[in-house]
Amino acid sequence: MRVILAQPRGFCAGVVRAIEIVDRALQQHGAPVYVRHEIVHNRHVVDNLRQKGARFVEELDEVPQGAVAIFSAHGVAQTVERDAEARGLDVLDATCPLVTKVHVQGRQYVAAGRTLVLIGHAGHPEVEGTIGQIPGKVLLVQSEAEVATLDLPLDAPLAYVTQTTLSVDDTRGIIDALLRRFSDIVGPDTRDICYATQNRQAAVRELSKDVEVLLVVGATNSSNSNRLREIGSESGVASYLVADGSEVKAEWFAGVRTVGITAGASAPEEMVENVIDALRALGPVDVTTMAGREEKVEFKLPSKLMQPLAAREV
Ligand code: 0CG
Ligand code: SF4
Repeated sequence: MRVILAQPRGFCAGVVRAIEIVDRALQQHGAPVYVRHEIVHNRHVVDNLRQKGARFVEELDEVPQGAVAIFSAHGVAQTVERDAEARGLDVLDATCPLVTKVHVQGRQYVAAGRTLVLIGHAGHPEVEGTIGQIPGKVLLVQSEAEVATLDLPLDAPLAYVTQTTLSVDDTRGIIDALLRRFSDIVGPDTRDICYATQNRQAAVRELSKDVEVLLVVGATNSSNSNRLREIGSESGVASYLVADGSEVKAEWFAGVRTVGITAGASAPEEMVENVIDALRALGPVDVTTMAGREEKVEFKLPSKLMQPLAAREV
């Protein structure tokens, strides 16, 4: 079987930074440190940090007064920030800078007198965070069809922002529907969809031309990973989302000669290796990587974590 790995795939700069924040917090403060929500949507990442002493909670009332609390890469509402302050927590914010950028942009549109529409998926933590970072009412739109149901004057001053991990194509459709329906609406086009999401989607679309089966390594609650699987399916390739090699099923590969593998922005490369090992158990495999864009994006750590460890120990 030929295996072609997508390029780029796997960890993005926001995920690398978020994991590094938890690691450094543990080194600097010792265990336990508390993380609100999964730091990124991946059980292997979470389990690894839990073993090092991180404790994962869904809400801050599970965090003892004065403890170190880390916000996940997906961002939080302002009520959560205020709650952390009221509880005297030592906060480290692992919100991806590209999510924060959307928060800032949304507030600017509202300050300019526009009603904000957020394109995204209800219930996703990033969407809850973004809605909660913007004063006043934010209208959530999840599909092109929902644009027709927005109860607003057609000439109302509006603006839109988007979740960072959406399908570029679906988002384009929703934006076009907004522009057709409303006469005074502004927004960033699809540029709020982050570079990592865009690059992984473009790569998987290319890869889908050359493979019969696509495996996306990632978690079921990972928005960007789900979008990669959808692109494979839409391209006519049998596409499966797998957390690791244990979820790979032999029956998917009957008569199949070429398999593509990609990984969501929160999926560790070890899990890609683990999936390749599962394929090896079925028969010989020849692994290559497609030609693709090289990513050089890096984000700075919060300044509180920038001191060298030795200096802090003095
Ligand atoms: O893709 P989403 O927003 O669900 O997040 P995930 O943790 O999977 O990936 C990157 C981040 C944050
Ligand atoms: Fe940031 Fe994009 Fe990674 Fe999310 S997927 S953490 S927005 S770089």
